[in-house]
Amino acid sequence: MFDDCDIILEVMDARIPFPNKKIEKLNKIIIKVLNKADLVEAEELLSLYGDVYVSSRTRKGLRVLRNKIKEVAKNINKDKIIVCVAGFPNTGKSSLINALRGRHVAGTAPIPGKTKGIQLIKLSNKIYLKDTPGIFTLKDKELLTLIGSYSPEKLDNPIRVALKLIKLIFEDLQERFNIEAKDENEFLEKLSKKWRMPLRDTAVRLLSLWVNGKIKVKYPISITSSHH
Ligand SMILES: Nc1nc2c(ncn2[C@@H]2O[C@H](COP(=O)(O)OP(=O)(O)OP(=O)(O)O)[C@@H](O)[C@H]2O)c(=O)[nH]1
Ligand SMILES: [Mg+2]
Repeated sequence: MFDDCDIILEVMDARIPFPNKKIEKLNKIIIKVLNKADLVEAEELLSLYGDVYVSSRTRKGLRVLRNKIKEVAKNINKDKIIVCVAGFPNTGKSSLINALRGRHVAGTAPIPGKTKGIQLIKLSNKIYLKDTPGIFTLKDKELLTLIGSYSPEKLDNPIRVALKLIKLIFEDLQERFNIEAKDENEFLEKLSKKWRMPLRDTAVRLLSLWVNGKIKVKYPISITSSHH
């Protein structure tokens, strides 16, 4: 799937930038793109985590990204340059292609795993974009959920994962739901009272809001596998 890629756009969720080791091992020229920057307040901090930050939704940063692609492509001596858009599921790869292309050419969905096949889309005379399915490299579904790339309904223990998320974005969540709590356990309990739902359903709903991009953060979250 990646053999013919000259450049890879590694797409990450700007709220929680998590690089994909498998992509980085391909030994290709990589441009790290933090998408969904509209969900991060302190967007200037995003330059610490990637080469370009963009929002496929508000179209912010697209010109910078286009120029970056052209600049990198200039040094590649080929008539046809293939730029592959890759990354964990649901990071907005297809949305980014549509935004770059300026119209809806790639299928998108709020559900991780939307893109199954491969599409080649013309960006300029020389440059082609290739959409790829989200590649799963993580066996760890809990971590995958935290980075927004797994459907929470499928988790065995959504409560445990919700507690981890609450711990990671405690301030943001307290503000967002107008709940004050001493810790993540108390927060989830109070949220479950507020929503009048059992704890497990509350956990799934909260995680779904996160995965579906309905929760913003002030600062991008640094996370490593060991964090977990
Ligand atoms: N807020 C926000 N949401 C976005 C942005 N880009 C994509 N999304 C949303 O993220 C979800 C996933 O977008 P897709 O483009 O389907 O993501 P993908 O990486 O192609 O997903 P798979 O093909 O499933 O791997 C959709 O609900 C999009 O509307 C963005 O810049 N900002
Ligand atoms: Mg897709």
